[in-house]
Amino acid sequence: EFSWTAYYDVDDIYNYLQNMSDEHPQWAQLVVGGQSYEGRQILGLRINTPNNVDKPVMFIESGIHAREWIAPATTTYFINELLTSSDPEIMEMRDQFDWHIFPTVNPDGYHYSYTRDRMWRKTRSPSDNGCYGADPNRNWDYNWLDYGASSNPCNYQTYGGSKPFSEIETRTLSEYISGLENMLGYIAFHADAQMLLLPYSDSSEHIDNYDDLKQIGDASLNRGYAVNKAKYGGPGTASEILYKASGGSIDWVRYTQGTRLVYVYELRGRFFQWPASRIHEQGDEVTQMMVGLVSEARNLG
Ligand code: 0X9
Ligand code: ZN
Repeated sequence: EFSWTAYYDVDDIYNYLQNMSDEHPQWAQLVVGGQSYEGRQILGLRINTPNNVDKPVMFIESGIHAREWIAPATTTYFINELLTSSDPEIMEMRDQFDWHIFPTVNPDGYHYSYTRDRMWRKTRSPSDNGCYGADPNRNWDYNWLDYGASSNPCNYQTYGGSKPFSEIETRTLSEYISGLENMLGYIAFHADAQMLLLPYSDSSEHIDNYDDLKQIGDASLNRGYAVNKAKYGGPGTASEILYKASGGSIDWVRYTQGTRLVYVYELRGRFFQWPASRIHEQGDEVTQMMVGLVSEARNLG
């Protein structure tokens, strides 16, 4: 039985998605966002009201870094809230969007972290010199390798890959994203800096709707704070308040898709550890942060 008091391997997460789509067939549809090097799928749920009227897309990318386990756990928690909560604000949030939610966009890396090397971050594609994986958040085709990324395949953290979109995970996911019409929001969940970040990740220049993103982000963090009194840094431009790094998903999405609401939530933890007994706490906090985000975005119009 799936719960939020333990961390699960990717097969169990995918079984959970399958079960939710079986239990809520009019609301939730299993979708394939892409493929992995080892032949897994990037599975997600599309959640939409049964009549399926055209609504803006809200996209959630989670688990791009393998060791950040709290991200997939929080994402399935959030899916559960969207599909089962009777809280009017959560139901309203559910009904407002065409949700595309992917809890583990780096399934090979996650499985490797789960079974072999807890601190694994990258994908699992082999390179010529015997090292494995690229950082999937340095591999997107925007300013690739300019800042904060390594060109050495043996770099454990930030190898950007042999070329932009060298990794099948980022390449196929980017194709899925390009195929979506009307994407209003793109949210990425990471750990563990406990911060809310805005594009761009490699330039401290403020983007054109920075003031709106800041106001919406503040509303989101305030809603989250009310749950557990946990203070998050930001909202602020990623390159300014965290560090400069190119080839991340949010920069590519913002630049090539023109998506208006783009954020990275760096969730809680220390050295990527967060006790399973406290997944609920993080899950409720993020659910309220999302309520805060969508209601402030609606107020702003
Ligand atoms: O480095 C990253 O990709 C993200 N931080 S993490 O510790 N989860 O790896 C930050 C992504 C936002 N971009 C930048 N600050 N460059
Ligand atoms: Zn990360």
